[in-house]
Amino acid sequence: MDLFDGIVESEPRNIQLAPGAMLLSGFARPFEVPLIEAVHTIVARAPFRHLVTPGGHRMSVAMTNSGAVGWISDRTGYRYDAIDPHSGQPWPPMPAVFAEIAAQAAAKAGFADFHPEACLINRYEPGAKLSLHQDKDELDFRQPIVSVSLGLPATFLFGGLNRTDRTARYRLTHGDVVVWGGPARLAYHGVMPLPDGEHPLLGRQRINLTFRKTR
Ligand code: MD3
Ligand code: FE
Repeated sequence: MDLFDGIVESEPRNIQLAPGAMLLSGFARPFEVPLIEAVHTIVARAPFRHLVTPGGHRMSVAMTNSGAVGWISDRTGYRYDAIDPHSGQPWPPMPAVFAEIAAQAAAKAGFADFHPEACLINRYEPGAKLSLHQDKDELDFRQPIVSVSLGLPATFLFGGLNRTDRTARYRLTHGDVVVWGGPARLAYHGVMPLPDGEHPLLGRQRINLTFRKTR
């Protein structure tokens, strides 16, 4: 029996949360500093903002994007757009470290050649939540979505193909990457209100990156 058996807890693990949903725990941790630096660079040009839903509600999660297109919402609906409505300029380009981590994670989960053109960046401050929803503004649902969690831990809700299907809860922590494809791609999901806390690198917030092949 090795002295370190049961002691080394930081070993990355791949766990199937549900058919098509693969958790690569801690996969992004080795890249935490370049990832966070890249977020700061993006936010300097395209600041976090609270979008309004078509129903007129201000989202508690603040959002921005990088890449050729970005996800936006306003009173007229949800869509991907090449122009940031805040600046009237294109979104900041997708950083190389973003594209690389998304492609590597997708490949590990069985999706070769994943080249997303959008990265939606969500910022949760204590109390912010994301109600149960489906991601269906993309054109090709055979393409997965890759998510990267940074900062404070959150409880993620994962349901079924109908809004009323029962939901499972998973804790997503700093550095976790999840690949959502196949039968999980159109599942309802959301995030519980963020508990307060202090993260060594990000302070009182959680940042989530979602990589999307939109067209
Ligand atoms: C399951 N973001 O941006 S990431 C979103 O933590 C979104 O900010 C959450 O839901 C967040 O749309 C959850 C995990 C996630 C992302 C996309 C999915 C799970 C998914 C798409 C289909 C199924
Ligand atoms: Fe979503």
